[in-house]
Amino acid sequence: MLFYFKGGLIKGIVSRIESKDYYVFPTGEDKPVRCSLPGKFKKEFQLKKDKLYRMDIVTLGDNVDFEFNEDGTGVINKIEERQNYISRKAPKPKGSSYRGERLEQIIAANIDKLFIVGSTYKPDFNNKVIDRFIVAGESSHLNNIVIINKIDLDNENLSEKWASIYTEIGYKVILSSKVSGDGIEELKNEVIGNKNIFWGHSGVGKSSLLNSMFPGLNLEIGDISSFTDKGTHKTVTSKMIKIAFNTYVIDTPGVREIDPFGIRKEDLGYYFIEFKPFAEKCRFSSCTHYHEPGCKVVKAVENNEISELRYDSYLRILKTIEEDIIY
Ligand SMILES: Nc1nc2c(ncn2[C@@H]2O[C@H](COP(=O)(O)OP(=O)(O)OP(=O)(O)O)[C@@H](O)[C@H]2O)c(=O)[nH]1
Ligand SMILES: [Mg+2]
Ligand SMILES: [Zn+2]
Repeated sequence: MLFYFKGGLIKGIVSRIESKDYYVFPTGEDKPVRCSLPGKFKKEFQLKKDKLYRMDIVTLGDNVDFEFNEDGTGVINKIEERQNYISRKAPKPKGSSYRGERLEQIIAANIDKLFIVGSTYKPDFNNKVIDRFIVAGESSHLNNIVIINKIDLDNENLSEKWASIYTEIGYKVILSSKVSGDGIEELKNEVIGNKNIFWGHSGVGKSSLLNSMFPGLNLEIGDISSFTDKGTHKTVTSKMIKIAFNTYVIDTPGVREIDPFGIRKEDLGYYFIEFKPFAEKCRFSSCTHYHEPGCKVVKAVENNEISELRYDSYLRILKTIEEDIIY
């Protein structure tokens, strides 16, 4: 039982946000405390003007200090500086056509490992989608691990080939299946002792993998019929779950689109880690590795030293980069 007294400051970690309620795990405790956020933070926030989402003032994984009220709820007092955070461009409002005004949506902070989840089939493996998530992860300087799930459906044995796109350039790839049990122990070993986030398109099996690793979780998973409904997304809000002391997992809702936020065209190449040794030798330091003379990345693609699949992903992302407005 947590010993608390009014006026004492308690350190904790934000695990779930529901409208105006912030659920905080006090250090060493397994039960979150429902906290509110005083107006002073919102004022500071409005002054900054660059982010309009309440989610962004405090996000999952934030370390905070809070104070108990008499009724056992709490009030957040301080938000510690983030070591890192993962974000994407906020989705376009429905029907909008304007460009260049999309805001940053922060998904979580202080993450040790980002697991980027794809599936072999249902939905089909899509390397371009994986590459977009990797760019978001690299630009946040996270430790990125790729999961190719549902290998029980891979009748043509393509998963090894897909995995090699990433293992060859230095990423860890875990091939998994909740049906055969492949990869589950390996994944669990990666997760223990860290703060982890699972990210990927809807239906690839993020919640299922978490349930397979930690059977007590009972996260809701999609079934085939739900895919025919309008609301195909099974997990609707992200939440951070405490597994053990120092082990946390965040299950996120599947995203439909992922546009990394705040990346300039001339910087995109840095987030394709295998480009680095070549990019350093391009004639122009601002080279976007597309049409510039003296580009060593293009040369490396021609020489099969960089995978064409990855370069194709790079070009597609390059074309979709808009100028992000930061006031
Ligand atoms: N064959 C097979 N099906 C799987 C596997 N993992 C998950 N599924 C199925 O895939 C469907 C979606 O699984 P979820 O775990 O809900 O996927 P999710 O990524 O959490 O989806 P969202 O919450 O919508 O983002 C369910 O019908 C699962 O039973 C697997 O390894 N093999
Ligand atoms: Mg889910
Ligand atoms: Zn270049």
